[in-house]
Amino acid sequence: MELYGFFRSSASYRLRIALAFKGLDYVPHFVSLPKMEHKLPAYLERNPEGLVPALVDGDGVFTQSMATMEYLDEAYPQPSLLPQGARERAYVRAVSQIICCDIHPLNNVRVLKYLGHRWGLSEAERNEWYGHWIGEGFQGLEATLAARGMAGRFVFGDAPTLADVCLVPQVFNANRFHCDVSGFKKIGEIFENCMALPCFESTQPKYQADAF
Ligand SMILES: N[C@@H](CCC(=O)N[C@@H](CS)C(=O)NCC(=O)O)C(=O)O
Repeated sequence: MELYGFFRSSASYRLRIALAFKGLDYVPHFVSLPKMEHKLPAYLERNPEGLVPALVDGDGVFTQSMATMEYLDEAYPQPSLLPQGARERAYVRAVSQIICCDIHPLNNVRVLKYLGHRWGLSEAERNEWYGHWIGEGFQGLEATLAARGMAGRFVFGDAPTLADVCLVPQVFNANRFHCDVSGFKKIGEIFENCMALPCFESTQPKYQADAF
């Protein structure tokens, strides 16, 4: 397998965790977002959307990290990223989508850049935007974890799932932008439990060969 990604990209980190969780080896390819390499023709052949990550498995190319992780779970079922039971799976997917659909896209690089060059927001104002959506998103996430009553040491019970794979990189993003997330106790506890596992710890941004 080959993984095209960027060390600081949280969607790329999701795939690194999922691949490590399943014990799948891959060759990493580094696509620099600051250098705009995600918009070069060579990369657009892999992901015409011009976003990282992209995964190549044999003659298949996979984009959108959530869809790619679901592909990995179907093609390489053990260990599974999803629990047994339709309701339990729906809960894990819902928590994953709070992060991947409701939080992450609002704070993507291209959104922050647009707020600056089109609407003239300063760096401080863009950071306020960032922190606002982290705060509101994490509040909804923390409340969902409490309301559903299915969380244990991880988002679902006592073993990691797709939802934990999405949660950890989002906490990294929040920390990088100095958002105060200390009030979100359950999220913090799950984050710590995940980081004690090699598939989360060893794949974090600072260990990537393209990290700076
Ligand atoms: N929904 C996509 C999101 C991909 C995405 O937004 N990737 C970011 C990095 S985390 C990116 O490539 N950003 C480049 C940009 O905004 O210009 C997925 O999950 O794969």
